[in-house]
Amino acid sequence: MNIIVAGGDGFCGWPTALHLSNLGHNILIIDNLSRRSISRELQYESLTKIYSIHERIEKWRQISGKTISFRNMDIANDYAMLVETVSVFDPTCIVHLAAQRSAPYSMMSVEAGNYTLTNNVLTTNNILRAIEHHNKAIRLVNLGSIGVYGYEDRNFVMPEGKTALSGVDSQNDKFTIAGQIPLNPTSVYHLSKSHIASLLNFYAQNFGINITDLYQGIVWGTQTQETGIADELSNRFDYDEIYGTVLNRFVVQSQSGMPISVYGRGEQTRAFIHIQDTVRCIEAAVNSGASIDNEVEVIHQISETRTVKSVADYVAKLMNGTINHVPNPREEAEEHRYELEHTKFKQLGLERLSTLDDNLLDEIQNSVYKHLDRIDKSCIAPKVNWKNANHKPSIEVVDAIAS
Ligand code: USQ
Repeated sequence: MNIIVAGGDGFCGWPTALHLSNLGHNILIIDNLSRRSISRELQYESLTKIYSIHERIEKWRQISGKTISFRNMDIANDYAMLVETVSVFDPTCIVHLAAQRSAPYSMMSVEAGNYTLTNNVLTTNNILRAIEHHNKAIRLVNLGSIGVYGYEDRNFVMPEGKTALSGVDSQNDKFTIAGQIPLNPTSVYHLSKSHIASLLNFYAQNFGINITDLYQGIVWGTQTQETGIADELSNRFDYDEIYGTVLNRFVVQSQSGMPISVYGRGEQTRAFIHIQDTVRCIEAAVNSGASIDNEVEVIHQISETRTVKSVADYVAKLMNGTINHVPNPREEAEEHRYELEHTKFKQLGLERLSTLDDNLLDEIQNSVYKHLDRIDKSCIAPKVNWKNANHKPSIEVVDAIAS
């Protein structure tokens, strides 16, 4: 099928584009290359060398014989170009990963938060408008975030999608409605994803657009079957305070002789997924589409939940590392009950997703080992503080990291 991968130059987007192309789909990437410009702005580089989008695509053509097309486009601000592209390419499906995806970046300054909100919300709205304008049958697969629920203490398993919610009205009569549990994001980035959830509901209900929203956990790992084939196809590997995700950061810290930085007590529970499973899940969602008319299909794209401390213990044991509890720069509960239903991907045929116990850290360790000389230790300590949007290092935190 013809598939547009919006955000196809990013950490999840590039492996997705390659995976779908490898399966024989005709892929068009649209991307404004903003992840590269933010990297330049922050002066934090990927540990792995990233080739230009043109070099990436050309190498893939040489190796696979398959052509991926590319259009440089600011989707949030150029609706005319988007709608023209959608009309000409005539996709069966759009996979939407075109978002600023770092929570710390969104909390770094008012400007960075505003950029995150406007970019993520307007990009989604423009894509939905273009679908509505050109062909309402185009499937949308959106990469959402499991973090939209927030991390308050919850003594129940959080359902995938709508469930029966009941209460008692002012007359003391019981009522039941179908709805999602309330969203309660803890960063401006996760707030943008909550707004997007409302947008998706609006377009599913009012225009009948077929939408799947993948509530993804924290991604770990670097390469997939396709990105690992050649250096030119390599995926990014961020380990800095802004874009590095927790497990990948812990591996870099251990391998470069730094202590693992657990924020606060580390009893905060998070959901995780390996990058190889990300692309498999997206493939399944593209093939299936949403199952109910006029309703967004919410799927929890996670393989397991763990506390941050248990991830740190795992990496420390495997790599002989040490753990340092540093003052938490984020506003988040450091201990809470957190259980998520995740059965829908099993029903779609993905019986088992990889967990940390599958010993997949080799691939990350190899990537780190190969690029040890590129590690910039100065970009690891957290300098963004949730209470203080000015990106100044907290001396307390920097000292704790260095000790
Ligand atoms: N943490 C540490 N030490 C570190 C870095 C992080 O203890 O050195 C802790 C954080 O306090 C947090 C947890 O690890 O409790 C996860 O942090 P993270 O930076 O790995 O992940 P997060 O900011 O939540 O965001 C990432 C992606 C985002 C995606 C999200 C999935 O950047 O795109 O949506 O994971 S989730 O959080 O499940 O919504």
